Amino acid sequence: MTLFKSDACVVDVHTHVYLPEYLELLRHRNTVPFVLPPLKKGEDERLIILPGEDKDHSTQNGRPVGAAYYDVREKIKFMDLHGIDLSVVSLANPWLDFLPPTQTTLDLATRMNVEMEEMCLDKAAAGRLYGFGTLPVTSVEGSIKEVERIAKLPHLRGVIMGTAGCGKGLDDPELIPLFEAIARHQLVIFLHPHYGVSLPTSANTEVGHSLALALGFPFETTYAVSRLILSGIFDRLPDLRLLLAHSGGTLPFLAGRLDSCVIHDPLVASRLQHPPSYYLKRLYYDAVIYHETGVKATVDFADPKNIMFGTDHPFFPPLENQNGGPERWMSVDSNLAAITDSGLDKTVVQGILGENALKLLNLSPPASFKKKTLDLKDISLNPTIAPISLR
Ligand code: 5CU
Repeated sequence: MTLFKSDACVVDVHTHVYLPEYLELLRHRNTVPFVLPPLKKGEDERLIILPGEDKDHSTQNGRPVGAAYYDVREKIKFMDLHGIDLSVVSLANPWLDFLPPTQTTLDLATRMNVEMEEMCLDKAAAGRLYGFGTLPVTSVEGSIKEVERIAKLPHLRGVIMGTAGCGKGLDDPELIPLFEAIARHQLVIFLHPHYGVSLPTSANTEVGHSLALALGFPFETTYAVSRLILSGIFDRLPDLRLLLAHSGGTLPFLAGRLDSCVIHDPLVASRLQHPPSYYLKRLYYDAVIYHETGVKATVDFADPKNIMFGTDHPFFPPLENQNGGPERWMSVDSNLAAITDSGLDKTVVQGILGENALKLLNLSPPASFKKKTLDLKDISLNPTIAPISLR
């Protein structure tokens, strides 16, 4: 049982939405990413987004995409259920990465960012939402113009970005002017994986989405951010602020190895003013890692003031048979408990729950904010031993 009295305004920095216009776009496509009609009448539509998901018979029907993915009232309901005061909402993957650099794509990005601002202003949001904008990344020039617009939208605090850049990864020199524009406007890049890495598939075992999400996503972030660091971007732009999804993949754990390998490679080392861990310690990390070992590793490695609570809503919804009833989200409670039960100083915990995000993203607590007790009792705190049936 965990009862945590919190003075903190709880802020969720990792929470997604598929904006209505985006879903409409996916409904009219028949290659990944796309939305399929419901399998049965009365059920939700199905979302197919991950690379190769349509080819594997265990994943080809995707997963249901219901109101939680697009309805602001569902977002607020979810926040109320878990004691979340503010959310910084971002479009879910794969953003606009798959669209060509046409005027249509640029216009779509502009409309979607206005739509995100309007969602934050919606009466139902009650002043509790901020957002990250979306860039038409296949056009660097278009993305720079969009950064200028995003910077003027009062509730947007940065941009969500995948690891592809405009097709050649984040260390592509073509992206430098875009990074410069983002840094100039003091926006934050929320870096999020989508593509995974080319893990060998098993001929014998169906693994569905599980390994792509559990391992492919974090390895992708690990590799992409390492490449970015090796490009020397942070010597050039020390003020560029990156918030890494899923606690930076495996970076807090592998930073020492990365340092050692880079230091022993004179060609690479000579391009950098510092070992990679110097830059990594200055990045920001969400705490979407589901386990206290991961939270403690991130806190140990980076500045504890750089770590922030997130949920990944509306992905990983409650399982019908999970302990704690069908309403609370085990994925959220695992992340909350990993922070509050990690043995960290109360001030560090309060920072991770919300104060760090308020500061980084310049957010104001909502009028409704009051100190509260986060009540996680009766929730299985360790998903690895949660008494759920695995079928
Ligand atoms: O379940 C999934 O596919 C995902 C996803 O695509 N993106 C994400 O952020 N979380 C879960």
